[in-house]
Amino acid sequence: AAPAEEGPIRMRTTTLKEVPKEEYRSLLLRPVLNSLAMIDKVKPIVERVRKEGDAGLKAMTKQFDRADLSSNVQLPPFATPTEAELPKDVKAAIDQAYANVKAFHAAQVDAAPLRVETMPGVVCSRFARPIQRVGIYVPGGTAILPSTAIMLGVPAQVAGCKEIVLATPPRPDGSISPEVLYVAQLTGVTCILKAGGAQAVAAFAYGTDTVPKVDKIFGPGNQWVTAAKMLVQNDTDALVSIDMPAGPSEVLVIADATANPVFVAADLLSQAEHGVDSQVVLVGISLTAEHLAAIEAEVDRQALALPRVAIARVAISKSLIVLVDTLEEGLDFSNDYAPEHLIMHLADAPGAVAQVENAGSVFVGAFSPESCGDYASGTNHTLPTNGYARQFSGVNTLSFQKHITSQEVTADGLRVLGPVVVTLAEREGLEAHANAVRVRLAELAK
Ligand code: HSO
Ligand code: ZN
Repeated sequence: AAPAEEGPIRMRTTTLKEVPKEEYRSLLLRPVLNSLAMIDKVKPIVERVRKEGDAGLKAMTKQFDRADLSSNVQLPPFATPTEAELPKDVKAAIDQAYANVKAFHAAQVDAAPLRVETMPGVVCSRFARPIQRVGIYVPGGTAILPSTAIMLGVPAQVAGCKEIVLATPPRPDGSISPEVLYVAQLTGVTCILKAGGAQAVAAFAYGTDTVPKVDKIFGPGNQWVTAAKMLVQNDTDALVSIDMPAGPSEVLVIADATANPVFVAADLLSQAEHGVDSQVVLVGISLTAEHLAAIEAEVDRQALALPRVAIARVAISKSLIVLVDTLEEGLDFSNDYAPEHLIMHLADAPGAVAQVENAGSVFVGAFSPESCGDYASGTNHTLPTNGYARQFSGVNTLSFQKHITSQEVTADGLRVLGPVVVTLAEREGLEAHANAVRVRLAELAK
């Protein structure tokens, strides 16, 4: 049974200045996932797909998804869903989300080469190329996530990836959701892989007779997917990379005296309903006892009205309210926590953005709920969790491109640069390196 099935749905409250120094770090921790144990569990699955290819994929899709498919692969053209399958309003909403995400991600394409003349006659440049073959994973599970198909399909499309393979677990009747199918059509997906979990990741990494091998794997997923991504990225035979380390989704809401308790509670719960392992943090800046009580009452009231109340209850029971005195203390805490999503309910939210050092994506002001970024504002919702916002960016168009550098040295350029290189090569004891310059300088001296 889920813990605390009755009683008020409440968060734990901590006053930051009363927290002993040695305990501060524990406020920043997310529950540790035992990833090594998971790696051992996914290994046989990954190995099976690698050895048996399509046959292994088919068998495991029957075993895990209860779908008996003649083929795990579906190729374009994808049939446009009927209105019965995809109501007009849903289709229009997908179209708007697609347009917004495309506008923001198309603007990120690195199209213009960078060119710097470091010395006269020595020109260095850098230009981008799409990663040719990408795999995007769209989870099934407790919610269907066509939004994730948009968030990964659009940057792949605008970056110009040649092969876009979309994997998603099929339903028992062998179909995939019409929403995901429609997004696949919009974003130019070149192959749909009807498979989930570690077996889908393995097919991405190694390819099969029918599934194209990819160069980079993107997308969120459960522990099986996450562990499989980690496993294949370390296999030099697979020669595949991944977007980023994944963990349970999280939000940090920072609220001051101007915050609307109804909005704050709604934002906390939109994260809490994702899963029992969702991380939810509220940082309150000199809130009165009444204000805090109003937020807490709203969390309880709104949670009880949710279809996913059981999930939200567990997530909220593990969540934390941190009380601080000043905006600066609140932002310091947020920067130390490095949340995936940072929502600002502040008197001057736009003014506070300059002080954000670590966060996946920021939601500025009372009318910018995380839900907008999750679905349709234009920003990506595949973001770093577990504190990785300290060093990782969320998925963006550049995640689907790589950069190539080049240099072009003229004869005059080599006359000035060459002696520098010869000196350094001699210092490293690499005569052949020095010679590659010397033979040219000798030729030029003739
Ligand atoms: N908040 C999730 C994304 C999502 N929300 C998809 C709704 N659907 C992780 O950023
Ligand atoms: Zn969400």
